[in-house]
Amino acid sequence: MPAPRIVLLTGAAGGLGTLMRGLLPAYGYELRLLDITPIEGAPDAIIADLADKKALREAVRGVDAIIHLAGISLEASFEKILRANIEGTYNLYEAAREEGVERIVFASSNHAVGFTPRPAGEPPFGPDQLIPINTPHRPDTFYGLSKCFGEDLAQLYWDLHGLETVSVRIGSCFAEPRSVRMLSVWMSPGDGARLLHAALTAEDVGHTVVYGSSANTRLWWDLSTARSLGYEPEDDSEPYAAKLIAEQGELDPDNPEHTHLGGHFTINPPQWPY
Ligand code: NAI
Ligand code: 15L
Repeated sequence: MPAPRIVLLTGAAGGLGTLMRGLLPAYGYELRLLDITPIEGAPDAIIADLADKKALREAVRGVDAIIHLAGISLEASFEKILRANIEGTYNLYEAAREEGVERIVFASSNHAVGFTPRPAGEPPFGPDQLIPINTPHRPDTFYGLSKCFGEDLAQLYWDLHGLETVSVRIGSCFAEPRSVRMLSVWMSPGDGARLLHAALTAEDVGHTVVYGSSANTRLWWDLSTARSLGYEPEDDSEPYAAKLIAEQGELDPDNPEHTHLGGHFTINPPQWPY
């Protein structure tokens, strides 16, 4: 596949979309933006719902690749998740197939495997303690379940139609880690852009699933499939550790919110506000 130039960024109005709108053009991409919400300062953005198949078909026409971030990013009723994340992702893949788009980078989530126990004991964790990429799906929410669906849909579209995907099980991509748990799964915005660029440009990815984080000292998972794409993380959450631990305390092995990869999503997931 030739290196992509024109890239459709869905979910461009969101937190991650806003960060990537700022960082990805430096890699040479011309971004076409899509969201259900208008984007300040981007009058050319396509304002469309993932339910609108005609709009999606027009949005993907002529792009070299898609970064699919749009959807509900927290827990919600099954009906809402079904429409935005499950049917919406299907609609986007169908539009991409119909228009001959060759590659999608799919924003999966750690919550597809959120009920996986985190490594026990003191960090740093050795290679045999890290959560492998082929760990079984263990969604912690309907939200996580929709990410399992997205990963399986991506596999189907590769096997059946030859449409390539990199599914990125993102940890927590914010300017700074906000909790002690995030020290283990944080992806700095700079590393997020590096990983998306690797996912867009690596050769012959078929359907590859990777974890998305920085090279954190307290890492819980195996970054080797991400590195196999050419991703070289440059950041580590450790400089934030002392302050966060002083404020929040160490992770407690007797607290069920602290024992699984998905953290508080496994007990009391934050709800989508709309
Ligand atoms: P966000 O909630 O800030 O952004 C999602 C965007 O999708 C919003 O701008 C929203 O308007 C748009 N959207 C929602 N439903 C839509 C629909 N039916 N049609 C079109 N657009 C729609 O979420 P954030 O944090 O930017 O995350 C982006 C993606 O990455 C999401 O898919 C999320 O599940 C995934 N992710 C993000 C993580 C993070 O740390 N930020 C961690 C793991 C996964
Ligand atoms: C996610 O999947 C959410 O979209 C994001 O808002 C964060 O909460 C992140 O996971 C996390 O696990 O920290």
